[in-house]
Amino acid sequence: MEFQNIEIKREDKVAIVTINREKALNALNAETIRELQTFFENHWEDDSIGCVIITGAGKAFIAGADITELAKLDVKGAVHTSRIGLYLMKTIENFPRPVIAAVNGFALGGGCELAMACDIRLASEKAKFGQPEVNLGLIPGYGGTQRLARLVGRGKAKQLVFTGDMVNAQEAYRIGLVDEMYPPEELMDKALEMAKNIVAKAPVAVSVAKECINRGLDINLSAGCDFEKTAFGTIFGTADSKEGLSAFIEKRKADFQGK
Ligand code: DAK
Repeated sequence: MEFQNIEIKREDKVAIVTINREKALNALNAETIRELQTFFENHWEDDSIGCVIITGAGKAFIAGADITELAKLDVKGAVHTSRIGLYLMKTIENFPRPVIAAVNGFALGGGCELAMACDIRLASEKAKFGQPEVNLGLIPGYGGTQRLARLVGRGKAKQLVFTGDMVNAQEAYRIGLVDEMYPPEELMDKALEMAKNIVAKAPVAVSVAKECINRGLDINLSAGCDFEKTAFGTIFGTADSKEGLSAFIEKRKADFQGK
């Protein structure tokens, strides 16, 4: 499928999705949201993709929702925008394989929210993060108030949301918004290295582990452990778990088939 605002590149089992609307610092307009949604839906069952990396072209990751488009919305349009944006964030969060955000520059508003919907956030030392919606008389609309507080705690989340201030990558790393930080020229190599490390592992185990962690964050510890117990049983029945255990005992590299 032809996309106008995103580019897809494949490196073996890794898909690299680059948001490419440099003239608007990769701001999320409705068309870009639709294209991202289409990409994830088209590849939901595609086991040839073991990990996705999302990054941005130029100096921004995503500078937020497209403000020129937002300014034209009526209330009905705002509700629609909220629905498609929230749905995309959920789609990324629930995508059955890991999604890594390689944050190369500005990740503001909806851009920070999209990064937070990803499983792991890697950042260039030049990246900047923020939820500047209050500067526009708005609040975060793509899950930012919820995911930010879960990642960095309620005090830091409130500080960022109430002030609208940006933080640099070092501060984002310090508060746990970012998982790893690299010099700009190393970011994509490091992201790819991590993605390749992940796709070398048993795919079903990785996918189910993602589901367990996500589910556990929405429920209490005891219910989360029960969920893990059931998932563990399912995984134990896979051919890959037998292969992984045998390979260890036979001192050879496991040959996982994704079954
Ligand atoms: N939307 C549209 N265009 C944008 C943009 C954005 N978010 N951010 C930047 N641009 C455009 C600029 O207008 C400029 O266009 P030209 O003037 O060249 O035509 C071009 O990108 C380059 O930007 P700058 O010249 O400003 O570049 P600088 O390096 O000087 O500054 C900056 C970079 C990132 C600090 C600055 O561009 C900036 O502050 N941008 C806006 C950041 C921002 O406030 N983003 C929006 C956050 S609010 C909702 C759901 C969700 C949301 C809203 C509603 N509903 C449910 C309805 C989410 C809201 C947000 O994301």
